Amino acid sequence: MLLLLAALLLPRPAAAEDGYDLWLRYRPIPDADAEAYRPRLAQLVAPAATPTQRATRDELVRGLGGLLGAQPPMSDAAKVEGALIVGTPASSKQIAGLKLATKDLGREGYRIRTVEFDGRDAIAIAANTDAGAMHGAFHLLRLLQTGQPIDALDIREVPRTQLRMLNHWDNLDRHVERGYAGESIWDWHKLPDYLGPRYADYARANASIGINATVLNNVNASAQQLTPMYIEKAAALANVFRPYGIRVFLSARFSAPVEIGGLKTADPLDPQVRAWWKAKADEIYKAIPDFGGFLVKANSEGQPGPQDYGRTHADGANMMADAVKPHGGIVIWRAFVYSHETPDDRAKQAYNEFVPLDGKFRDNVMVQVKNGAIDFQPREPFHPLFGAMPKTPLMMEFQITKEYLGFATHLAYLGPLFEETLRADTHARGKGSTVAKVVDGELHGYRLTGMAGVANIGSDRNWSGSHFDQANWYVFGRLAWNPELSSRDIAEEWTRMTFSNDGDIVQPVVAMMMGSREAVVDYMTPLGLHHLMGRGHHYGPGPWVEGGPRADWTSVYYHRATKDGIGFDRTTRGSDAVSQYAKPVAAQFDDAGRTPEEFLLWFHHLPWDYTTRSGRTLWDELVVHYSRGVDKVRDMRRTWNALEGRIDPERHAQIATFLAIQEKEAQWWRDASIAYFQTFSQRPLPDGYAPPAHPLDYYESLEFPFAPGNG
Ligand code: BDP
Repeated sequence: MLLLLAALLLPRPAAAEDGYDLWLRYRPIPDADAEAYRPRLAQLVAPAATPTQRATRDELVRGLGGLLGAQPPMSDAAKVEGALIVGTPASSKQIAGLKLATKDLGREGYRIRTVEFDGRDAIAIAANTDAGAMHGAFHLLRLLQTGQPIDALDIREVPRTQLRMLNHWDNLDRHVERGYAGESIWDWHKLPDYLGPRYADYARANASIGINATVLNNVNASAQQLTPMYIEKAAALANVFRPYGIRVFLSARFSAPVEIGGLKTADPLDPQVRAWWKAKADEIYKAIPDFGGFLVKANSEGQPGPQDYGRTHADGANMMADAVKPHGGIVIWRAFVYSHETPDDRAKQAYNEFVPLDGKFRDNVMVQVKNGAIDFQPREPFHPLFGAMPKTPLMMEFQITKEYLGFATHLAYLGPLFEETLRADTHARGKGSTVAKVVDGELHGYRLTGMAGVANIGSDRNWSGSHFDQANWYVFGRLAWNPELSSRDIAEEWTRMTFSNDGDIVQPVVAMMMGSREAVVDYMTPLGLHHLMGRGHHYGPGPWVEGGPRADWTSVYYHRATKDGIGFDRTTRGSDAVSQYAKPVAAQFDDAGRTPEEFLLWFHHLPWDYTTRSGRTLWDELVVHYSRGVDKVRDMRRTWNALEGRIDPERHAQIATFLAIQEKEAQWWRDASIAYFQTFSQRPLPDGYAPPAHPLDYYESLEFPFAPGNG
């Protein structure tokens, strides 16, 4: 035993850093820091009677062993010295003895306290449940990983939302819709028998940031997912995730009763259909007793739904909600709907369809709303549904995968995007009615609360397709736990865990991250422009996209550029989308002079010579933004290249190469956009701004039939 400990203490060669370990790297911390931590972490007193307790203890052993260079001896002795004591009053006599208040911690909260135990310094992690204790253990590890002092801890954490959920858009053939990190991590073919190590590591990573639910399959769902064979496979995954406090949900195809049930209809009011869903729910719960419920995309982009039978979204959602209700399940019904009839303004449709249904849903239905009214663009104003459905719990849907922000190769830290939406003020109940307060239930007293993120996880060794995209998974989880956290603090935390605690690395990396999303907005969709990407695959610029099956799948529908001006008039004089917001917000967005400039062309159609806040004309200002975006990427490259030798070579080199790709593509976006819009503005570029490298028809001729992630 002594020998073993000695071996663990020997310096280890720097392991290859391929990103697989995510933010749970647990590399040894400097000796001096470890010395300071050790007295309070000399022993680990943690129960291991249940799977969650064992997972928690294993993580602490792994983490403390890695960080401090030696695993703490395990102890269950009544007399403990310098110990980390973990558990619930029921699972740990030491925790019970400490009499720390746990009643106010709910099902998942925890307390971390420096305490005296038998006259010695100790740290206690106390919770009501095993899952709470596990969250606390990850918090303590985070403190050590980020170099925080632990000698006077008094932490109380309770998650602000109940459901913190990933949505995988993964198909059964392992293609990931809008996935840029390889194929699906679910190896459906080998399930349920083969359970590779990735599944548990996936669960560990999620648990470490508080994610407690996952939807395994694409919202454009295959009915096959609900067949016995695939239910068994999903159950095998649920078994792996359960110890980590993660529950499995499935996307359900509305027409499944017809496609796999042999029924003639999927009409939600048909008794046979209702019976089919009830039986299906019973079958699923037999295999997965803690199954979370269904996520449904209905009557959207060609998916089947209740409207096919003249019924409402509420009829459809309630029918499925009734099926899972006896088992404690819920239905998450997506508000991302827009009809096939050409709309006056797609941005208005979800609101128009759902607000009249407020109060008509069962109490186990949530409506999941994208952050903005169009579709995960680099920047959108908050969705007008937030604040407008006081009787229906609304769940936030963010997109973690960067479908519209440069796929995996562009560095775009999404924390500021998420934060901007969460802090937006709906004014639904007066000033301070932020989207965060809608989502966490405070504003309307929702009984169910949650946040969903469309996952960016795939089979790539580094999980997310790029090292920096791991930060987007991370920040989603942290903000879902507490929507009022600062994205900058989270960026710093992640950087310290992922790269280094060295301030000379942390400072520039965090600065890069914090500016990165705005750079993307600048070179892709400045001043409120939106939906200008290539058709179908969404790779690269395509402001010229027009024609095809529906107007609102084109770019020209959104930018409306003519010789006279550019932008979508959503004011009271135009589509009147502004009136879907609470009065003070509507009044602001209705007035170009008061509209925040980043949303200018989202709400207004303005002449090319319109004077912007800088004093420049709109045309000049657009060119300045496009160019500034490229400059920012150049700056990011410079910053990153200067860190060579300070970051492990493998990760440094890949990131450096990706940034070079980003610069090339930022230039492409800028040049193509300017070349195109100049055909309308018919104005020269402002002095000192270089013309596009190629004529417009060159950009228009580029085709990418094999771009990844296509739907
Ligand atoms: C769009 C994606 C499409 C998704 C859709 C959705 O391009 O692949 O199916 O969102 O959220 O942004 O349903």
